[in-house]
Amino acid sequence: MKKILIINGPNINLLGLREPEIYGARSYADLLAFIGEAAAEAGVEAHCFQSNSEGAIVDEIQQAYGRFDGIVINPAAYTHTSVAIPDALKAVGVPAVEVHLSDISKREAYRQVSYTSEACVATVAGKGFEGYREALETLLAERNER
Ligand code: CA2
Repeated sequence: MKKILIINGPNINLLGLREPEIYGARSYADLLAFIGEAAAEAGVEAHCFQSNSEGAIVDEIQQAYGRFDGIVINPAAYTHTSVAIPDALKAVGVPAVEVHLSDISKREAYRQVSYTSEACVATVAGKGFEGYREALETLLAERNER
């Protein structure tokens, strides 16, 4: 069975508390349940990790080398600031798909820039929780083409 690492960045653990018009009203616990169901349907083993710390996310990506077949990552605010996260993705070479709950291309100018995307095979944005399912499917399709 394929093993997929799902990484969520800063403040995703607070989903549902504020800004439901942007991120939806459901909680991080709801997101974990959604991902669990999507993974079961896709026949993959999903391991979920969330951190508010850039270094912890880099550490998690590094330990994925040789252990995971793919990564689905929502780097949250680090999408727009981090060079270390895309460097880590490139360093380990584990195929990754970037996901965002909101459509970052239609938001503030600073959110329209993603440093992560060049280290990912695809980006899914603006589809809420469903985007994680699509990211998982994109990753599996990508791996089957190899
Ligand atoms: O749309 C996305 O998934 C984001 O990655 C979410 C990040 C944001 O910084 C990115 O620009 C786009 C923020 C995640 C959580 O933010 C919250 C805001 C208010 C209440 C709870 C969470």
